[in-house]
Amino acid sequence: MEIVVFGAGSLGSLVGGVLARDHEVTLVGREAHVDAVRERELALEGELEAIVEPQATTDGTELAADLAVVTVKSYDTRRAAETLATGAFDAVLSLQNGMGNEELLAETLGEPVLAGTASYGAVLREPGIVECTGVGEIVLGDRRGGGSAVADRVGEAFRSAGLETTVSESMPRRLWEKLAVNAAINPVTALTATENAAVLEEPAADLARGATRETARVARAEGVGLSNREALAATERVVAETAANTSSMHQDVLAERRTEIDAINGYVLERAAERGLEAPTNRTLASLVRTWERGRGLR
Ligand code: KPL
Repeated sequence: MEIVVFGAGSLGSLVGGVLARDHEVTLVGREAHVDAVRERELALEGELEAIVEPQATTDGTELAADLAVVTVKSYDTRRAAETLATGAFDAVLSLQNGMGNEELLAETLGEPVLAGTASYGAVLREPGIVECTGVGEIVLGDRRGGGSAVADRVGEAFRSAGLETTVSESMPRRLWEKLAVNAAINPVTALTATENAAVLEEPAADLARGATRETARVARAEGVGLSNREALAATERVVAETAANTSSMHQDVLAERRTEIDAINGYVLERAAERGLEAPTNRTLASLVRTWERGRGLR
């Protein structure tokens, strides 16, 4: 399969690197990383080790492939869609944090746009080197739920390259479950400068569980069948799988970059307000991260 990975940061480089073992992959990323991949190769380290040679470019315009995998930050989705629209793709898969990304992509690019979640831990150690800090799972499928022949083909392509992949017929629920996990792990690790393992240890555990429970409650109000128990089990599972990982929001804070707080806890708050629900833990976490961003002129 010919695959473009749009947004070769930590997760995009890991996923693109593994896919390059079995497919023709082009990574679209930042200059220093692209130069390193072109001059040498891409090294996968940690729990997944490989040296691979994907194509790499900083220019995402006029590309064509069977599949575009979008891994940019949620606040860059619209720009990514506009750039990808100059090219031609048979299908698009969003592997991003936060909610609403698939709708934005479909508005500009048309269907099929698949939804996906990834719980792999990944850290871009330096240009050309990405470390896998936790083997998680990729779950993908039709963004509205139900079976999809395109999702089956993409799932098979991911598995053949060695990515743990499940094709799901209930992506709306999976996306809410992932949101409940990220609402706990990401702000707590970013605000306390800890790795994922700390999230379920005292004294952070109360906060993390609170954020997960509140998110599951909002999901149910939105008609998604996600119990508190299931959401908490998902957070526990992902924390265990990615215990040593520096979460993406913690990486953003370390690099003094804007975070995805609006698309994660901010999204929970928006949906909660529309349903007349309170989400005090999400509110506190979002306010603290937004205060940090404002203090650095990032919002
Ligand atoms: O999605 C992640 C992230 O860091 O954004 C997890 C799965 C929590 C891994 O850290």
